[in-house]
Amino acid sequence: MRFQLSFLVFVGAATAITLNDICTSTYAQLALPAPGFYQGITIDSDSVVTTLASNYSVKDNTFFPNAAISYCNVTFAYTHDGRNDVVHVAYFVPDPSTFTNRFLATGGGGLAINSGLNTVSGGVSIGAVSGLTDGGFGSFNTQEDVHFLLANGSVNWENAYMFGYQAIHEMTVLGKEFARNVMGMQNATKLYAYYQGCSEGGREGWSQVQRFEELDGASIGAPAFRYAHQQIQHLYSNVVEKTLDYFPPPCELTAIVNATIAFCDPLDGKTDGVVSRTDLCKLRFNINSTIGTPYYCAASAGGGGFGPPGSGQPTPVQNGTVSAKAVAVAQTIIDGLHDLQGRRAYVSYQPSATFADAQTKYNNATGKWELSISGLGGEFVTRYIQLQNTSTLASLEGVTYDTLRDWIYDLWQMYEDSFQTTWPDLTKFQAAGGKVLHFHGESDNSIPAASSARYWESVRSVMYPALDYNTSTTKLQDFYRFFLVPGAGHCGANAGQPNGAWPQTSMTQLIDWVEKGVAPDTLNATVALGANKGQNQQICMFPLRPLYTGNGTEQQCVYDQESIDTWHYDLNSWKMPVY
Ligand SMILES: *[C@@H]1O[C@H](CO)[C@@H](O)[C@H](O)[C@H]1NC(C)=O
Ligand SMILES: *[C@@H]1O[C@H](CO)[C@@H](O)[C@H](O)[C@H]1NC(C)=O
Ligand SMILES: *[C@@H]1O[C@H](CO)[C@@H](O)[C@H](O)[C@H]1NC(C)=O
Ligand SMILES: *[C@@H]1O[C@H](CO)[C@@H](O)[C@H](O)[C@H]1NC(C)=O
Ligand SMILES: *[C@@H]1O[C@H](CO)[C@@H](O)[C@H](O)[C@H]1NC(C)=O
Ligand SMILES: *[C@@H]1O[C@H](CO)[C@@H](O)[C@H](O)[C@H]1NC(C)=O
Ligand SMILES: *[C@@H]1O[C@H](CO)[C@@H](O)[C@H](O)[C@H]1NC(C)=O
Ligand SMILES: *[C@@H]1O[C@H](CO)[C@@H](O)[C@H](O)[C@H]1NC(C)=O
Ligand SMILES: *[C@@H]1O[C@H](CO)[C@@H](O)[C@H](O)[C@H]1NC(C)=O
Ligand SMILES: *[C@@H]1O[C@H](CO)[C@@H](O)[C@H](O)[C@H]1NC(C)=O
Ligand SMILES: *[C@@H]1O[C@H](CO)[C@@H](O)[C@H](O)[C@H]1NC(C)=O
Ligand SMILES: *[C@@H]1O[C@H](CO)[C@@H](O)[C@H](O)[C@H]1NC(C)=O
Ligand SMILES: [Ca+2]
Repeated sequence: MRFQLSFLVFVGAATAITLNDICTSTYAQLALPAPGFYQGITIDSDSVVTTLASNYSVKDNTFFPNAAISYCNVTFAYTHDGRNDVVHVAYFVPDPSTFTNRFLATGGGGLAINSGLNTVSGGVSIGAVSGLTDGGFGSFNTQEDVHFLLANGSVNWENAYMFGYQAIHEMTVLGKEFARNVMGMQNATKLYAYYQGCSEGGREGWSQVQRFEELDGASIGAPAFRYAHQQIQHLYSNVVEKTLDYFPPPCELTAIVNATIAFCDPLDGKTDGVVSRTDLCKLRFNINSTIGTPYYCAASAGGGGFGPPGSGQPTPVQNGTVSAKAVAVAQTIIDGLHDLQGRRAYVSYQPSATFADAQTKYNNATGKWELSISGLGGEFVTRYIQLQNTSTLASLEGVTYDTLRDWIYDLWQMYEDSFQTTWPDLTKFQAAGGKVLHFHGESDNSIPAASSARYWESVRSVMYPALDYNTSTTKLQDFYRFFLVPGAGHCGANAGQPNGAWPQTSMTQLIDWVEKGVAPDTLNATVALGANKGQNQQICMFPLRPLYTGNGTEQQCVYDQESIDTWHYDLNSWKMPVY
């Protein structure tokens, strides 16, 4: 088999192999990793399917600039020996003339382990063979939760570990070998391996960096990695509303967000509608000042609240003034989960983020706004803790702040070695020469930006306990750089602060770091929305923070201890360390 492939490659080399040559099941079969290449895995060579796509447009992609690409989608199945399961992987092979000796592993979002064509197409645009996996969950479109239970009370642990870290690892190791073979690379030629993912995909990226040394570089956005804390905190806003017995109309919370942005925007020295310093906002803004602010939102046939128009249920006209009760709800949410003894259990969203988890629903019969339990949080209680086959949590009856803390503890213990992904010692990855670019939208409304800042600090303090803050920070930045992205939302630009830029070319900068030794001191970012679309901005590297002088014309990245301190929290509700 290997001989035949070399033969094909050799013959091809004389005449230059084309994507068409590669995109046949015969050729792809010859490029499969050899039997025994990965202990415990047997590839079904009859399962190979190839599909050619020409002139596909990568357009308005969050992580890659526009490009027209051609690729061959090669899929195959493998099984874990002795288990009789079936896992599918797909590798998107670029035209050999554009191949840059790169492999890109990709992840998913929410409860999906892949992002379809979205990220792999960007990978092809940088000349990488790009891989995704179905995790063994049934199909490329099957989410992880669907087969998480074998029956009520009975966890499908293989799925848990596959989702946790194993499936992406296998896809990466097999994919690197497949890429070498399919491109006929010489043994001595270096194949650079990268990862790109955000949110759950960000967690998956960290799962690889924390456990393996397969990647040369990872570009990771807003990771959902402190899994138990992260998923249960989606219910916190609802429990605040229930505890304070106030269910604000969405428009009232939007008015609070707008007033917050209006006050905090200039604190960074540039009045551009972007809160580039949510830390200063935390220190200087008194949300009580919004009480009495008038608000008005027109009736909507659907989409009232925070989603795009048409996404929600019909909402009536909302016209009023911001109430003290709404402000109490907003302030308590921003303060973050504390137990009933007042000890802090988790962090929360930065001021200026929308209150997405606090979304209420309108009851047309009573004319009142009511509790709407976050679907993001509920499933983690019912399916993942109670092991019941349902994605909805029917009620928050009897649920207190202590209940939330206890749910976090349960989820944390149950999935400490599968989903909880905050191992802070990256020594092995560092020693292997790996590099990480980690970034997080500062106004993220789904995963708190402070969650990422906490992990960066955990890695710093665990890896360099004997060094002072600045020295350890410099050491850490040799291989791990963290950036808060002003104004950005969850894994992308934010319509509420459209003049904020998004680091769409982070993969290019990562490649320059890995392949040319050019480490980015600022993240290159581009405005993706609004009148300034296309404008370039540079994002400061944490712990430095942006500050504008010259009436907003000159950006500096400053060291501000008071601001840095706002990103660090004592989670004293826990006896265990929370990395
Ligand atoms: C590729 O697509 C673009 C626009 O989608 C089109 O303008 C161009 O002619 C196409 N090129 C080929 C070779 O089909
Ligand atoms: C790749 O090909 C497989 C097999 O034909 C197909 O199921 C899958 O949808 C394709 N993936 C994408 C992202 O086009
Ligand atoms: C869980 O419920 C879904 C329908 O909601 C059903 O299709 C599936 O078979 C059930 N799974 C188990 C393990 O009971
Ligand atoms: C490349 O490496 C493989 C596996 O180690 C070996 O079998 C093969 O002979 C090598 N090929 C060359 C040309 O060195
Ligand atoms: C909030 O500000 C946006 C502009 O960013 C505006 O479209 C919206 O109407 C405002 N909403 C409220 C309730 O003030
Ligand atoms: C805001 O108002 C509440 C209720 O009157 C009060 O308890 C709280 O101390 C005020 N907060 C600030 C920062 O003034
Ligand atoms: C409430 O019900 C009335 C009568 O059925 C209907 O006309 C109206 O559109 C509904 N409003 C909302 C916000 O659902
Ligand atoms: C909102 O309600 C107030 C008082 O009822 C009224 O004066 C005002 O015109 C309303 N605003 C809009 C835009 O309908
Ligand atoms: C499993 O749990 C779900 C959700 O509670 C329930 O609807 C279903 O009836 C249960 N199935 C069995 C077989 O008990
Ligand atoms: C740490 O470095 C910053 C500049 O990046 C400097 O302003 C600060 O004084 C330094 N702190 C100490 C303790 O040296
Ligand atoms: C930086 O972003 C700008 C657009 O804002 C783009 O033109 C440029 O190519 C990017 N630089 C890199 C290194 O990708
Ligand atoms: C400062 O910048 C703002 C907006 O860019 C502009 O409207 C204002 O005139 C400037 N002020 C001065 C003193 O230049
Ligand atoms: Ca600003």
